[in-house]
Amino acid sequence: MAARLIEIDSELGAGTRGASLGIGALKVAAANKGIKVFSENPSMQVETCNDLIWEEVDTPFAKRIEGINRIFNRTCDAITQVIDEGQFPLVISGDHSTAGGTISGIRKAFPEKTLGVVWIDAHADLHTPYTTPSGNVHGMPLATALQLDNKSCQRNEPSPETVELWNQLKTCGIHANKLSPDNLVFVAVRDTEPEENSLMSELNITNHPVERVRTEGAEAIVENILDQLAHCDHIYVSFDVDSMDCDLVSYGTGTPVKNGLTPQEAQDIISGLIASKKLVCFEMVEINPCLDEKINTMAETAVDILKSSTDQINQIY
Ligand SMILES: [Mn+2]
Repeated sequence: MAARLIEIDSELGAGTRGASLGIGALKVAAANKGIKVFSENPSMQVETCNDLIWEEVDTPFAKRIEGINRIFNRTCDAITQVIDEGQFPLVISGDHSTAGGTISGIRKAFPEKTLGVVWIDAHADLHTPYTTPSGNVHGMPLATALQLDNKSCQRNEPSPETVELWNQLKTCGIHANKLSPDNLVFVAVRDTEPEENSLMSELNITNHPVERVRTEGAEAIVENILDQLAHCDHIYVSFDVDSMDCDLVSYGTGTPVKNGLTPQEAQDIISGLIASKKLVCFEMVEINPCLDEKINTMAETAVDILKSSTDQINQIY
């Protein structure tokens, strides 16, 4: 099965502008390094609606949620199309909100299969319009997939319009359950709010913190993840580049966080998961070259991971 790149230059879910330029930054990095991942693999573009950034925000607890809804549906359709055509979806997206559409598409393509999700990220992305401190939807994609409101930690009063659009995000692609908390594994999550901590402990969601990756090694972590997800038919890996250490790599991402993974640790975990032969989709998000204090270092680091992951997927699947 050949990998097909799905490029989504999404911007609307982030709080800082520039995530939509992440794909361009990856292409520049690839060209400068002589990496042919973009010329050797077929690709498709999901149409976005970034012009909405110029409009007034009228849903402060889920900013631009109407446009994000459209992109959710288009992402969902792109994923199902690629899977139906017998290709392996490899998503490169701007802000992480689109991952809710990715999960919707995988579930729509395989409604009978059990999906495991490995979320490699500094953040838990479990907020909802009821709990968000920022209103940025890139902090909410996993709550859409888990179909949670988290009203027991409610701090906001979202408008009826927001609630309606939020409910549409939760049911995008498939009305049935999309993801069970037991089948979700975090890696490197280290910057969470109390509302998210409460969900993580209530739902007993596993996180493999950076220190554990470092002391036990990537191989042991992968083994542990695959053990937990042994009953899952498929695994989807979503790799937010902010999982990596911003001081070591670069600040070229929407919400950089210190004390993260090294690029090698991230690469080793991703590679071990691909080797399981259970992967159904790989995704890379949140490169923001406008915030990169070392010119294009985040994209230059990420493109190496993209290249080796794509090659490995093309070999194994
Ligand atoms: Mn994220």
